[in-house]
Amino acid sequence: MHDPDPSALDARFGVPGRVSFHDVNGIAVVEITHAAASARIAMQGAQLMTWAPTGMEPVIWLSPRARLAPGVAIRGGVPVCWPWFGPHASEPSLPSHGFARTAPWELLQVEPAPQSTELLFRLSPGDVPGAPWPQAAELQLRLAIGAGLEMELVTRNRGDRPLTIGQALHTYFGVGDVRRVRIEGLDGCPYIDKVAGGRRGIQRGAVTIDGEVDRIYLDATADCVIDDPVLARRIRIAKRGSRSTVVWNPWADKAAKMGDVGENGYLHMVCVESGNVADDVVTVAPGSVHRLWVGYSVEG
Ligand code: TA6
Repeated sequence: MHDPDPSALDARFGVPGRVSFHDVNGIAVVEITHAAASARIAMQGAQLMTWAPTGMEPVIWLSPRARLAPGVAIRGGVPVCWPWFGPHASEPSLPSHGFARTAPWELLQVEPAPQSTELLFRLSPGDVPGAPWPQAAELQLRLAIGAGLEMELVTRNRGDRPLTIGQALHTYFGVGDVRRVRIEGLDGCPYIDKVAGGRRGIQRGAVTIDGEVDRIYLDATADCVIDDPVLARRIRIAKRGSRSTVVWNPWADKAAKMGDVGENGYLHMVCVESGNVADDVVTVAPGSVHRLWVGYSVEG
């Protein structure tokens, strides 16, 4: 079912006390409540906006100035970047990070399982008229929301030619003070430094942030951990089907220019994005699928 009014979604998929649907500025938002966690998902872009295990500060951060309006990218949560990452390779007029994140996804299933609530969304060529679809492709996103969070982005090539895509789950994590966090798991990985005009380097030790950071780590397949001494927690980021990890914080000046990060918002978020970008873009053979999976959990 596509994004009709929330009451129709509620009638079809609502689960009293677990899953409900609401209108927020013309965007249908799914509200998930569970003993172990709460979450909100915008139907637009099938974009998880917030996830907070019970008793914790939100692990997935949503800007206090996020704009919810049809066709407007939502600042925070987990934007789905597909079928390209960053600016389009040849058409600067096309939206940054592709068109999936502002498209009207279809909700296929809701499963209120005991330990988590599972949802399945789909995006098909007919859903985004005029978008430069990479031939006959279909996208699905499965989420499992509980004390942990799992997401799987599945690209299906329904065409007769190989399909090359760039993609990422562009996840905004909530932190106590970004100047105090350490991001482990990227030691020794080559990276492209977008702040330094694309200069390439090799990561030495943990990633720390004391200014604008915008790096694409390549051949990065290990778990990452965000060590947050202020909130006294470690967020583990496991992944499969992803060779790139992007680390981004806009810092003060760029955040101020963006206008939807909020007062000092940049101090309370860091993006650690799992995907396949730049040298790591993937080619999906005709008739086959590519699966990008992430698992987020909180330790300590
Ligand atoms: O993932 C980092 C990045 O590519 C940055 O360069 C910055 O553009 C960020 O994504 C946010 O992009 P957006 O289009 O959501 O403003």
